[in-house]
Amino acid sequence: MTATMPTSDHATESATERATDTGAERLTVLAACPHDCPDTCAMVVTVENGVATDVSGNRDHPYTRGGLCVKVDNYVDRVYSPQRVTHPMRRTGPKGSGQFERITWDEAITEIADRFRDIIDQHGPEAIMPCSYLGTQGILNGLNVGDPFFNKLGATIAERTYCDSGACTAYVMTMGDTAGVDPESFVHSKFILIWAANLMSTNLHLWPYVAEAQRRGAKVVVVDPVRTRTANAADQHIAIRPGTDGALAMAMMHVIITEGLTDEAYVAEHTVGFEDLAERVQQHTPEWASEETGVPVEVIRTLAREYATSQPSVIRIGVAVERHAGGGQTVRALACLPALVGAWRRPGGGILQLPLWAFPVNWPAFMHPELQTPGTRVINLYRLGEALTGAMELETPLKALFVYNSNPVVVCPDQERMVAGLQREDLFTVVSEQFMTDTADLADLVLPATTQLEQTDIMFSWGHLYVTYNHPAIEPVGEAVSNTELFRRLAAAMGFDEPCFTRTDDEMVAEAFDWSAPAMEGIDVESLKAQGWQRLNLPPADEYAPHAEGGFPTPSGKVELASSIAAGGNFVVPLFRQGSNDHQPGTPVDPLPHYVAPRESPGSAPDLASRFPLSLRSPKAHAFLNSSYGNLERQRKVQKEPVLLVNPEDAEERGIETGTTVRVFNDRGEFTVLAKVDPSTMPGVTVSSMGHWRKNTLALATPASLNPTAFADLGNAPTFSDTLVEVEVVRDPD
Ligand SMILES: Nc1nc2c(c(=O)[nH]1)N[C@H]1C(S)=C(S)[C@@H](COP(=O)(O)OP(=O)(O)OC[C@H]3O[C@@H](n4cnc5c(=O)[nH]c(N)nc54)[C@H](O)[C@@H]3O)O[C@H]1N2
Ligand SMILES: Nc1nc2c(c(=O)[nH]1)N[C@H]1C(S)=C(S)[C@@H](COP(=O)(O)OP(=O)(O)OC[C@H]3O[C@@H](n4cnc5c(=O)[nH]c(N)nc54)[C@H](O)[C@@H]3O)O[C@H]1N2
Ligand code: SF4
Ligand SMILES: [Mo]
Repeated sequence: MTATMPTSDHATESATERATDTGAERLTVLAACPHDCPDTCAMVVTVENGVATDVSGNRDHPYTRGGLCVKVDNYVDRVYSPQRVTHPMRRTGPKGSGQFERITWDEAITEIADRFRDIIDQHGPEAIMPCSYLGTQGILNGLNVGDPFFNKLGATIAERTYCDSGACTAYVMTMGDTAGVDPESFVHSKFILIWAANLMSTNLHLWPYVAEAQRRGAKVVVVDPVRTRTANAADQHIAIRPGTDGALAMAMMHVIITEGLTDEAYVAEHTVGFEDLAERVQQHTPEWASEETGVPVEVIRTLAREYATSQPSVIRIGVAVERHAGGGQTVRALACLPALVGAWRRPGGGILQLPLWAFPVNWPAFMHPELQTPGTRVINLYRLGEALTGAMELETPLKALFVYNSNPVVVCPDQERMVAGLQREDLFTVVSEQFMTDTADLADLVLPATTQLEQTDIMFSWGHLYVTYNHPAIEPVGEAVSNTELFRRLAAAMGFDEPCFTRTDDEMVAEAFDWSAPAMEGIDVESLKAQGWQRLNLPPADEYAPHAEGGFPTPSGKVELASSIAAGGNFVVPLFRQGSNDHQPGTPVDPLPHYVAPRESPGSAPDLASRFPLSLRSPKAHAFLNSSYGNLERQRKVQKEPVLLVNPEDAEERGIETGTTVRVFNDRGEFTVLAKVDPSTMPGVTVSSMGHWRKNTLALATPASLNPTAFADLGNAPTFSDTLVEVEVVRDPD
């Protein structure tokens, strides 16, 4: 017998409960993709006799419409992979030897509590540090699941500015929050400017809306040093020198302002600082920007004119924009543009990166910043390698690291130091994982983690406006436990008794949102459980123009072209540092957007470029989700082995052909890959996707070994886009 999908007629029943009541052997369970991806697909899991037999997209979901991507459409194979970690393990051989013994959960938890107590006695709690990010994105098991525990412990605060932190600081300075356009309203856009985002791989479900707009006559333009599959599908590709996006954005403002293409009424009513901005951009002529960016003057002028006059126009920013020395100011400049041209007036106009703050998530209930000891040390995870190896001077050395929801060996820069640090025999490292990642290989204790089919969660989205509920579909595989349960067990062992440490998953769900917020009207836990997803209570996409009448949550209530809070200094949004607002760096910031050249480019650092003349990009892999899936057969087959794209000119100069084994290096490190000669990347620009596991590479190193640990100008964002390298032949093709 098949349990049908519950509909809103059964609004008080959950899918799992209802199905269980019938005693059915074949159940259909409503779920949500857990990944750190803007699409947050609604899923349907088929369970037969307690075994998940299929995971599909939920066709009823208006935005994701039943399609899962190549990463997740065989999720069952991830869940039941023979590579799963299924029980706790303790290291028995030297670090990294792969020798582990099976232990019980009680032994594991007791050992962690004992070691933590010893370390606290000898060195103080700051000798312990968590390392986590977004292995799962659920409100329960995701970003903040360990924050109350580590805050209460007094551990070093992990600053996790992996993604969008620089952009968020820029948005807060300019628009008050991340603002956002309903992606479904893109169909109404007349000009879609995709800036450093490879949507066809990284935000697949937005594309039908872009394509529909295109059918209705919109022009789609992609700004990217690489002719990506997204650029191929656009009407125009503008190839830009890496890290120079700010110059192009400033020049667009120059053209729009000097040619009188602003929406004067919108600027007058809903912005502050226009006169100052107009004066600032005087110097940013298209001629100047062309020298900087490599984009022809006429292309810059036309881009600015078409963007301004094709209303509503929308800009979709990707993460690469924030990832160079001036990334924050680049996002500030881009965030000024829609206000200048009045794009916010209509549905489908504005700027979109992550409409996350439309969701009234009850963050404090998950971060518990009040449990922090004021003045606790903060270390940014991008500098973990330095912190672990002594390259960063620390009063209290790090003696324990607790990793969950992350794979720092592959996702952090400075890979050689990271690995050296994790190899320290005196460092007590615990890794909670689904798989034996490069990081788990170096652990003292490995703890088995559940997948999404084995846990309860509730999801916001950073790519659409629907809340999604995830019912557990099956019992945990082996002895896997969810992150929420892991931290309940750890808190009990440490004797923490605040109510937040004993909450059940259902109690957490009840606290996930501010249910009384206007956006949640008509949405409650029962209705979510029954339908699986619900749209926030906002106007329909065809009518949704959130800033048509201004209403920006800045101090002035307007778009602050000249930011009133910039004088207070650079800051990191608390979400990215366990809720902490303490220890903000406070470097004063110029209130007007401006151009900061990349640290590492032939133009700005000629000496460095004489040794390392090529720029390295490490964008997302099509078939992996960050480093997740980098071990699974199907996805590895689709992604193929790691390669380095090299422009034909650069290849010829170096005697490189497709299939040549090359060494890519700079002063920080090196990695070895097969070259692919490819005109889709600009001369001077090389590309090697992130996400491949270190142990699957030719010489135990990924692009992360070459990336700098230096921050961008705002929000302590990383500078992956700001990396110079040289490439040399190791071996000719076979
Ligand atoms: N398939 C897949 N999807 C994913 C992910 C994944 O790993 N795989 N990860 C998810 C996550 S966490 C995120 S944050 C998003 C990110 O999604 P995107 O923002 O699309 O991120 P990237 O693929 O890193 O970069 C996008 C593009 O920026 C270009 N680029 C690099 N440097 C520059 C530059 O200096 N200027 C300009 N203009 N362009 C530049 C790259 O060539 C690339 O095509 O994707 C999410 N979705
Ligand atoms: N060179 C370079 N580096 C980058 C980027 C880049 O573009 N270039 N992008 C950056 C960006 S945008 C991001 S978002 C970060 C991503 O960095 P991470 O969030 O660390 O991403 P993943 O590599 O997917 O690692 C997540 C790990 O969590 C595990 N996991 C999944 N679910 C659970 C769970 O429920 N419990 C536990 N305990 N573990 C779980 C997965 O198996 C996986 O190994 O990487 C950053 N690093
Ligand atoms: S990774 Fe993204 S596109 Fe793929 S199924 Fe999950 S939410 Fe959907
Ligand atoms: Mo990300």
